[in-house]
Amino acid sequence: MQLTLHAYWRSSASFRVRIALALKGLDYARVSHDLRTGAQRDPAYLALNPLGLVPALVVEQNGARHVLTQSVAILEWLDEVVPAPALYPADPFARADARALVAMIAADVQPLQNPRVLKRLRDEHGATMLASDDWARHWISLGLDAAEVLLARHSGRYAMGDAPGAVDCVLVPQCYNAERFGMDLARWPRLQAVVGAARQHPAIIAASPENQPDADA
Ligand SMILES: N[C@@H](CCC(=O)N[C@@H](CS)C(=O)NCC(=O)O)C(=O)O
Repeated sequence: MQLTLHAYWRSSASFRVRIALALKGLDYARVSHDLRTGAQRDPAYLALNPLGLVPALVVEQNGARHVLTQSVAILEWLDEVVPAPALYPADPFARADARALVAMIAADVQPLQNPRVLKRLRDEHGATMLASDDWARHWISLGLDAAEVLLARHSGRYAMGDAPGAVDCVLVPQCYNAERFGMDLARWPRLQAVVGAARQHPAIIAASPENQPDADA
């Protein structure tokens, strides 16, 4: 199986998939799309992901080529084809809680602070940079407040116990974004502890934005 990840070093959704690939111990080729120049909307990339968002994972296997999009769908696919180490808990209730945390960040928080949303607020609705950053911080705050409560149910060293999994794959990148917007994780002690531990895990270090070949800042 050959994997090619279309991504951008600073993209939190790309970061999620890099963490999962690293946790599974999978090698992959990389294609970088610079979000600052709008490369995610180039026709060649739109042929892979018509929504014009990174990441996309191209899988070549037995002469067939599959293009996977949506980071959480990619995490789930990876867990199905490479079951160990598992990204989701086995217990159905813990698994439902893990999915809820993943959905909360991936569906209810990150989309509201995505560059294209902030840009539209500024370009079409008169928001200043200060206002669009404040908007992003507002939605991130609400999400991380809720994550802090939900983490109390299962967290150990990591978000769902003593091994990193899908929840860490989304929380670590979301906290990276929060810090980019100047937010202090000390407001959420449990979250800060599990993200602090995750940041020391070799797979997460390898997947971190600053350690990517396309990182330029
Ligand atoms: N739900 C998508 C979100 C992907 C996404 O929002 N990607 C961002 C980077 S983290 C992006 O490509 N943004 C480009 C833009 O805003 O124009 C996923 O999980 O894959």
